[in-house]
Amino acid sequence: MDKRILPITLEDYFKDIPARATEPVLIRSLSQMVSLFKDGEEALKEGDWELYRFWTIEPAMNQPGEMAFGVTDLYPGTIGGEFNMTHGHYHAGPGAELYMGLKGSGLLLLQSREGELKIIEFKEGTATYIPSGWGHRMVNTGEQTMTFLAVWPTGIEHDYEVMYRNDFKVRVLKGDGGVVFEDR
Ligand code: PAN
Ligand code: ZN
Repeated sequence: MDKRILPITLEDYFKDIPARATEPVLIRSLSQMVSLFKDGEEALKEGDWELYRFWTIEPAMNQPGEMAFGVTDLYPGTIGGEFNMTHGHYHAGPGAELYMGLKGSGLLLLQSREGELKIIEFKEGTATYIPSGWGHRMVNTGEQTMTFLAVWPTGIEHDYEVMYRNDFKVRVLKGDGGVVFEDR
């Protein structure tokens, strides 16, 4: 194909994500999120494992009006019966976000600072707008790696600490018949 014609599908664009990333890949392991899982300590005794990794592309770092985006590979599996999930965070200050499903399936948890919870079914092709002020966490409830794209404004800060004071209201567990929600 003529080299002036650039790939346009998401799959093509993100096939080579490590080469496109502008920051080193970020890897999160169970040991870094152990207290977020109900039986995290117990599960860690069996050994540490990588829960997910994500790459960030920020072509115009912190410049007003610009965008940052990234791809996350969230692996399948359970930790003490709880489905694998991202740490979850709020954006400090204003800053909305767009999540788009590229592969796999799961649930996106959204929670406002006032405690309103929304659960969105996620799969390839799902696009969800996350309003400013809403915490977000992706849960992989499927059997394959879940890959999703996130787009957010440059210059925002990610608040992770809030999860240790005010976590999501539900845990997502694997029951006999599928997904089970447990109140936290
Ligand atoms: C995403 C997340 C990514 C990893 O790019 O940062 O999926 O999840 P945690 O940040 O919760 O570890 C995003 O929401 N950016 O704003
Ligand atoms: Zn975010």
